[in-house]
Amino acid sequence: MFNKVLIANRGEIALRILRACREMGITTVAVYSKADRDLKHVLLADESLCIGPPASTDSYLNIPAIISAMEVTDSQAVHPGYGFLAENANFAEQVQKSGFVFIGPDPDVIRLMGDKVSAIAAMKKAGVPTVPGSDGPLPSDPDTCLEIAHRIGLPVIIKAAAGGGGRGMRVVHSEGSLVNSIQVTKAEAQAAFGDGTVYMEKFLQNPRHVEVQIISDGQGNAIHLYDRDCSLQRRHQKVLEEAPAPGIDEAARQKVYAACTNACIEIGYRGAGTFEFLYEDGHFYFIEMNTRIQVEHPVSEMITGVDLIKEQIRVCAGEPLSIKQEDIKINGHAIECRINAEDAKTFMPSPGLVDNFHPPGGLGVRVDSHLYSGYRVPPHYDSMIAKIITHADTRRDSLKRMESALDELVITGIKTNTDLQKELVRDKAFLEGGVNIHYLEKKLGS
Ligand code: MV4
Repeated sequence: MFNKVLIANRGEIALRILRACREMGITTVAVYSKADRDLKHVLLADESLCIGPPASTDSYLNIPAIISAMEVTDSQAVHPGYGFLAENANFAEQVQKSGFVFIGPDPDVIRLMGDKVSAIAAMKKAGVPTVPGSDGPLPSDPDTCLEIAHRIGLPVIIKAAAGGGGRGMRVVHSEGSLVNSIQVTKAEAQAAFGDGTVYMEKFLQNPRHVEVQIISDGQGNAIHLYDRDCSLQRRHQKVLEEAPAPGIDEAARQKVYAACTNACIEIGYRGAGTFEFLYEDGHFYFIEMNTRIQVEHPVSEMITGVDLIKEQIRVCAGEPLSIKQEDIKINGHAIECRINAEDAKTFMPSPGLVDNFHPPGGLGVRVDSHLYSGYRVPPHYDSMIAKIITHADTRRDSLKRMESALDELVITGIKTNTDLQKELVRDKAFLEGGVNIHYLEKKLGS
């Protein structure tokens, strides 16, 4: 096992990683920007180093600065958390070439999944169900594109191979607009990602976003930790997540779990990962794989009892998986509400001084947050400041527990989306379970 791990992230996830390291007896190194001297994990870490000015590009995305920090602190491994460098294959490669361990899959695997065309091809080959589509990059010949669209059937969606997470896509409803839409999406992709490769899929009109959590040791062992429903989102930002996804066809679900773990073994996956699916009319359709730990990982932890961060560190230190599939049973239901420092009406970030922070507590209530009374939320980063996670035997009880937890939560001095969350956990359609990806935006009228 590692003696010392550097945490290349900030906020709640840095604190989450620090806690896992502490429990494992691993010395922690925090790296932080000039705007982040007062972060909770920076104050708690065994060693802390400032790596640059507030702008992410100069600090949390500064690869040479982070590798230098690993060298001067004699760290053995780096945990990238989520966002920033977590899915940057070049970073993972440079970490390895410098003689350190990247806590995540191999750079080649990150690259394979980073290119959505190659990711879909690899998954399809491994038996994971995919969306009917072009099965490869769209050719430059317009007639061939029209033929592909005919075969798939309108509406279709054009997506950038280098995109993902909602960036670089365009829906096509009519034959007449296809060629132009491809052109525009290509040009945007070239400008945004330096890669104009695009592909085509059948556009699913009212799907849910259901994802499967996996962990694999790269030594032939892979397990799934069931699924999560992340359909409540606004502008591709998830707002509330739950595990397991309610009302899923049980046979389809078991089949997709088997396909995911099989695919992990096939591609030599190491670490925690997520298979993202669209779920419509009882069928799963793979869209992307995330090669990082995700924000919403706690809901899977709560229903399985598995510490995903510890397991991630173990398998990336070369240990085999410590758990077997048959030992992981679903226990109850978990909900996560993301608390953001933002204006309730405009959704604009609302950084500033937190006068008072009183987190909720009690049985089945987990708060993953770096906040404390007197902490100043800097304006330079993501506005998520806390995750409230509740766990209970049933979905209804977990939601009731969340109602109570949100009512207990006090954050003064800054604006937050707590009222929206309170409304959501009392929303009639949401309480029924299984709303689709458009539900929240429609509710908000945006
Ligand atoms: C789709 C789709 C419908 N059909 N692909 C958006 C984020 C990116 N991960 C993929 N996305 C979508 N891909 C097909 N073939 C609808 C979306 C989509 C979406 C997906 C998940 C969660 C929220 C979403 C919001 C709008 C569109």
